[in-house]
Amino acid sequence: MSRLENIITSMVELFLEYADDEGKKKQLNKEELKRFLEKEIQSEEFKQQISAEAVEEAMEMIDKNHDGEINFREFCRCVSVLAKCYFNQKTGKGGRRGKGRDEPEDN
Ligand SMILES: [Ca+2]
Ligand SMILES: [Ca+2]
Repeated sequence: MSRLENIITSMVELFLEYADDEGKKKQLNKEELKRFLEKEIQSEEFKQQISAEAVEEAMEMIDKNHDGEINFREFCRCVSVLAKCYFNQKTGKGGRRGKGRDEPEDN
């Protein structure tokens, strides 16, 4: 499989693995989101963006249609936020050294 295909299938499988755990299928509730963040977000850089300790905040940020669950579309958005954050770090935009919270990028 190509790298891109790997990413795509991983995202789908990752989402389904956590989303089908309890409650509604194909939707992440708060508990599932917490588990997902705890297990799958480990580096400090990413935790600064979305951390399991701040699951309420994360839920609010990711749950765009405010139905209390994260659907796949919202999940993709969350991953893209993290990817953008990593991209900015890697390309020096927003700066690694600056730490603290940078101005949020407009989407
Ligand atoms: Ca669920
Ligand atoms: Ca939602």
